[in-house]
Amino acid sequence: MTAVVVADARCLLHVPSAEIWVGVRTPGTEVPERATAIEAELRSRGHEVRPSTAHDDDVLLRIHDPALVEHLRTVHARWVAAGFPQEPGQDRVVPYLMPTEAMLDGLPLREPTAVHAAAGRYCYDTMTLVGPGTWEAARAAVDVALTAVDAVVAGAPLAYALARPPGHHVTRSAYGGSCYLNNAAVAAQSLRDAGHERVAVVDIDAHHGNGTQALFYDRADVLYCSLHVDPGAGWFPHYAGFADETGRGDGAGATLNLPLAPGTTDAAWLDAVDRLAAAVESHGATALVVSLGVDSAAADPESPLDISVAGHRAAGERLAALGLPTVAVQEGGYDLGTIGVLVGETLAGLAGPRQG
Ligand code: SP5
Ligand code: ZN
Repeated sequence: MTAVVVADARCLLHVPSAEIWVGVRTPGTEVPERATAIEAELRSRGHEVRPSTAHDDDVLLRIHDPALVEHLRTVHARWVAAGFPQEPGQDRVVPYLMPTEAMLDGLPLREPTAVHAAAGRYCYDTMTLVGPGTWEAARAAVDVALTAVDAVVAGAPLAYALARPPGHHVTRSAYGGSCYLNNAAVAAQSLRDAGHERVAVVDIDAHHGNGTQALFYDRADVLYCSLHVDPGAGWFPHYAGFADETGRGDGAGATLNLPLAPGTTDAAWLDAVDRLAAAVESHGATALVVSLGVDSAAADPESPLDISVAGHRAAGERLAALGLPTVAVQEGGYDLGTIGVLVGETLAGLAGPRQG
């Protein structure tokens, strides 16, 4: 059995150009070459790559605040129209002020008049810039994820969405962490809509998927579980991903976080994968979404976890043992030299013990 692989050239149109980190312009990490490298490796392994098909905004607008979607669709044109590329010479949308809860202190969160204020209304960091192709790429990534869901709903045991930009840091109304629209959350909701009463999202990206967690935090029908570098050890997203976050209300018990110490290697990481798999089983999920970030790899510049290529394959195998129809959605992974092999091996593991 091999995975159905879905990709879309429009995903290359987002070019971050930079990340503003601690006020300093640094090179963008979430570059189009990531997707190019993954696709080349998967083709060299004999995977056929399917184009995405167009999907309407129905699921997207149930996952995200329509105002966030409209903001992303229009903000770059508004930024250009306001003259920012000329003065002060910034061609990407970057916030300079974010309306935090503490700043508002109970006042309503308004839609600001100035586009440079609106830049911080829906974005919570300074590293996730919007350029001319960002909307088209982010929306294409949603189509890629939904096309992968279609394949699984039609009977494929495993489909992989080569989605870019990634998505797991996007909440209902706020984007950040190099993410704009939550592709994996849209996939999970679409599987629910297709009749899976219980769906599980297993997030193996090195960072906690604060967006996906938040989107399903109050819901019992979608389990969110993640292993990631401990935010309490000083790592992004800093404010979420702690072990005591277990869900709320109807969703109580339907969130599981396994924070790991910087420097964690295969054995402890795979033990955590086993615990996530056990949670998926007790949840009674009939379909699985894997938020497939490969930035836990030892060579990755964005995380201090030290997981091998073989470890990634083993993680895929352990999740495959659940025997669930699976949609794997690309998240992070920033080492261009190894990203293709890491994804290829994880997919090989996910495809492993199944019967085609
Ligand atoms: C999808 C995903 O993996 N997003 C993770 C984004 C985490 N970014 C945190 C960046 C922290 C500062 N990195 C320094 C390098 C600046 N270019
Ligand atoms: Zn990550």
